[in-house]
Amino acid sequence: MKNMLEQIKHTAVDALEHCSNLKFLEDLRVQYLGKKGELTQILKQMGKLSAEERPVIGQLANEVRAKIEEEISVRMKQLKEEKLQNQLQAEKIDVTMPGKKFDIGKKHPLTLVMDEIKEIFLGMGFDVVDGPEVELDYYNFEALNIPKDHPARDTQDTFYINDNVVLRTQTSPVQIRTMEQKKPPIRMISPGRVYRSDALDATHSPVFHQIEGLVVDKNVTMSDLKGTLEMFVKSLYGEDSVVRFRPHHFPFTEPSAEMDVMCFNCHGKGCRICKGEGWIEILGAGMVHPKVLQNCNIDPEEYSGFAFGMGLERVVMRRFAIDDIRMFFDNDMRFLNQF
Ligand code: 2NL
Repeated sequence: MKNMLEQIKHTAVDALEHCSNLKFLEDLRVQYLGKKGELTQILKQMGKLSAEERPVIGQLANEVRAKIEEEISVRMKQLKEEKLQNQLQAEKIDVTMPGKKFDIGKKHPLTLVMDEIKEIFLGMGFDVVDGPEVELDYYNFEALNIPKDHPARDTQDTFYINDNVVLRTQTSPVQIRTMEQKKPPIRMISPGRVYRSDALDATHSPVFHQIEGLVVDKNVTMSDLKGTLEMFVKSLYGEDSVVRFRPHHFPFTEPSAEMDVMCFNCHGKGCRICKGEGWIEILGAGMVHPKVLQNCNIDPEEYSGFAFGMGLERVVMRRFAIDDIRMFFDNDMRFLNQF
């Protein structure tokens, strides 16, 4: 048995020296030290030994086991270190290599100006609210005091999904929904896409953007409307801007008005940009019609409000001297990269 133990020690040490990876190392451990391993097999036969031999062989067996265990742990350390070095070598990166260049996106001109307008109204305490583009006929027309036979409902202007559902032609439905859900005071703008069944040309697009605004509270008057909108225009076009209001008609406001800003180019003299007018129309507005308030369960005896609406595309076209509305929707990078 002594010889067998010496033999096991030698072959084990030899095998461990030649072992080249961690998987084999584990195999060897099982082969020599495992429950069914060679050393264990020998120790099982200890019972056959005499009382004198037993402690001697026992001690030797322990020494052999200790030797093999030590060799395994030494080899394991070496192999792990080797593996780490290989991995580090394989994953080496050259941090001095030039990086990949990514094209950086930028805001669409419509977004640029829309953000600016939102910022101005946020600064005046307005909330920015959005809502569905596919709307019920009720919210788009009926609640706004636009009766069934009104020309604005003409199928030539409105995209109908079915008898009761349309693509919104203005963002007012968002304000109706807000008034239904919230008690005054309300101070909000609703920016977003709207749809009209127009033929596409240089100045008309079937999809465009609108910003509507609404203020409802006790004692809101026409002078609040004028002050707010004048302040807005001065923030957008500069402190020296001059505005004027002209009487107008909308079914959802009474009284109604349109607001012009004095032409920034000719200062009122009349030129190509303002088509000889000296003034440029920028929005429609008015005091919310009592019927519209009533439709939203707001008592017109207790509350009053003003509202306004403007198109975004025309403002942006003037700002950047863009002469064709289709440019906004073509996604031509040569155009978009200029902003
Ligand atoms: C225009 C004029 C306007 C409104 C929109 C509005 C909304 C509610 C109640 C009353 Cl919920 N009015 N919106 C009022 C006046 C004018 O838009 O020329 N838009 C392009």
